[in-house]
Amino acid sequence: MQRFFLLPVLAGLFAASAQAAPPSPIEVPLQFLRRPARRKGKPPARRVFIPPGIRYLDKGLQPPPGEWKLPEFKSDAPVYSLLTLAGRKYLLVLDKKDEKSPFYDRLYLDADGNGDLTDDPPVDAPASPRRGPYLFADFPSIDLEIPLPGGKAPYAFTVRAYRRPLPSTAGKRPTRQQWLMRMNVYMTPDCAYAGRMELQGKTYRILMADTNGDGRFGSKEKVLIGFGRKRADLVYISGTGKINYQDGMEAQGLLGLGDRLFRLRFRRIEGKLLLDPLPEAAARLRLPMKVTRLVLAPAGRSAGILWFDPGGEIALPAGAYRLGSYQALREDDGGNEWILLAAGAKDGPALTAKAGKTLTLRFGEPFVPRVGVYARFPKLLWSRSVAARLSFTLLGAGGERVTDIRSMTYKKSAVPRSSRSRYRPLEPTYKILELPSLRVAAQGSFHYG
Ligand SMILES: [Ca+2]
Ligand SMILES: [Ca+2]
Repeated sequence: MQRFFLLPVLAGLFAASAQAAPPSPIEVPLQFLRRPARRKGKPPARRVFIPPGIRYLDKGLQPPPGEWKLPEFKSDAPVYSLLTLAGRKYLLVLDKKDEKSPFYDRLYLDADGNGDLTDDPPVDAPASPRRGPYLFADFPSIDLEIPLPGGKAPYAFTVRAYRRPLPSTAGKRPTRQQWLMRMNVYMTPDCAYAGRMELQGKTYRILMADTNGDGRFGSKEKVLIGFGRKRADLVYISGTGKINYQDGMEAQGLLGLGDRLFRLRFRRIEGKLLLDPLPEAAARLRLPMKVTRLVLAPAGRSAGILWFDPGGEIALPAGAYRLGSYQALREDDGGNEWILLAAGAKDGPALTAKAGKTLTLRFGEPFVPRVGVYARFPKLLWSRSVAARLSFTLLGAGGERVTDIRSMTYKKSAVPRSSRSRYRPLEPTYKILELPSLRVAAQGSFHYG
């Protein structure tokens, strides 16, 4: 850990003679973490936090275009998929161990990428494929070495598939294509990279995940505002100890820690993360509410920023930004810690940070409820009943939408809890009044989800 303190000192010594030398990056060694293998009927050997991730795979009944050498399949309808990991495509085929297997329970993966599936050992799923009306295939985890510029990097993932029951086919035998349409094939990453660094007397733990399952860690997808976004990978940071689920935020090109800002470079083959200190940031940004994590999404060409533990004011490079998302923590009167997550609105206020200027980012309190009403009027004009759907959204001062609010401790406090999910606050209620009598026509409460 010593070198984190030494490097800036050395950089300072040389600055006088060679002014053009850029500040030295902070080097954080990262370790490849793999989810421990499941042992039949026993819990895993040790607990390793591997964050969740998923990627749904395309599927077809014909091999994808290309030259393939295929084994003899037992299934009369093997399912072909192409899995892309770090830009490299791997053919994957779901087959059966036995013609009579009720669902796919054998997997072929062209792990060495030579187009030949006969030189790769098949991966077999245990025989417990039915849960209710669904059929499942749950294959054991697979390890790969992914070729990258400069070497090979380890990777581990699990392939799963399930099939929903077919709706009635009116006595006709369903076609293979109909079955395929009822089926999903997906993969979940079983690995991550994690490390620890010291900065200004504080210890930070950092974990890079492959949340979107593309074989890369810290993928920065086009950010992150509102619905319908492509998923970026999450970067998990903790300043207080072990990393867990709530520590993840969307990966960005820049990382803020306390009041310092860095450009991130992940050297996967070397197993290290480089944090280049950014030269004196140009503009200042005031934050009206204390947040633990903040994502500023780039508008235009500036790089997005993931900021961990920013104070009330941060320095940032000139550029155009919008609020991406944030996480705030607050303690109630009983000592329960509440987490609030919010996502910026697509048309939320844009910021243009200019050198020497101080701006205020509008977000947070006061939060206001917005109730949407979708009424469905009856087809018969003389019917008096109207069906209506009500929706409840909590919006912050910048138009951002609260996406989660929860507390995982249950000490007695003045905050009433939901009876359905006890880690959430009590659901809001509504009353619909008739005009002009103000008689209550309907009342009830909203539910989460
Ligand atoms: Ca092969
Ligand atoms: Ca990724």
